Amino acid sequence: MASRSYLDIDIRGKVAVLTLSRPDRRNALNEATVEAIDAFFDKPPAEVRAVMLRAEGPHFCAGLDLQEHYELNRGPVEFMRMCQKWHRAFDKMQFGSIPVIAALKGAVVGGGLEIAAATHVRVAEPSTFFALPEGQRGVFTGGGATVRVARIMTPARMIDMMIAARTYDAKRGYDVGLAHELVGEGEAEARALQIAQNAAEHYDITNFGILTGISRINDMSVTDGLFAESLLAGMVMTNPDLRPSLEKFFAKQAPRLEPNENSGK
Ligand code: 1HE
Repeated sequence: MASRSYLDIDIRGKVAVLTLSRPDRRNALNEATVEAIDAFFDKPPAEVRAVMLRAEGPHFCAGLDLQEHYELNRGPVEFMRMCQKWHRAFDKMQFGSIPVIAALKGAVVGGGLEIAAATHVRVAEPSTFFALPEGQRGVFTGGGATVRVARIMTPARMIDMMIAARTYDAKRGYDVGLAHELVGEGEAEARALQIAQNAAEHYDITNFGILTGISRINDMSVTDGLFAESLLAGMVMTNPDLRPSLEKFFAKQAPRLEPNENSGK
């Protein structure tokens, strides 16, 4: 019997709340759940402008469903295809035009760190810990960590984390960019939802430029990157909807900028 997915989808106005809903298995990701994530980001509901990603229970996600992996006993090509399925799903998440805000707690490990690394803003509670225990288990990353996690924390730190079997606490994760904001226990979801609701009010084309442009341009040479930036800016800055926003600024009705960065706890 095919396994079922453990992804709950709750549309709240412009924000979709996606929940990893398998707490008894620490939200381990089986194939059906990765397929459900792919399906959501492949064709998000038209009204959705931002996503909050949360998890049931005390842990965010324990990574690949090791039980399913053991039972399916896949060959190398089959597992490679499975990894590509993860890559496709998380690529759609990272390079779509919808900001994804993650509320982290407890274990963010293995494939759990891989899915978190494909989100755009990560808010973490003090219980959060980050690890890539694949080294200890005799397996390897396959959901994009060598690309996404290595780019966030540096390849050298990722190698060290795996070889020296390090588990980072929330503060250390924040220091290397695995989390962007630290909040109190039980506060991550409310804060992540607030960020998602605010980001949902940005112009669609601006979010597209921020989410897709910055990541893609970082894969390019300087010359190509500057050219791509000028193309994107040409689209975003000439958006006809922009004029009222600028008029609000001239009329001093736009919210004032002031320091609001959470510097870590
Ligand atoms: C699981 C999984 C899982 C827990 N697949 N069943 N990821 C890992 O190596 C992480 C493995 N998990 C853990 O290290 C721990 O479970 C946690 C640190 C996350 C949480 O510990 P704890 O003490 O709260 O829970 P637990 O008792 O270890 O687990 C509770 C149950 O969930 C238990 O089953 P039960 O039948 O004994 O109740 C566990 O077997 C089950 N469980 N984690 C399946 N991951 C595309 S490649 C991606 C590469 C990877 O992600 S490799 C996996 C890395």
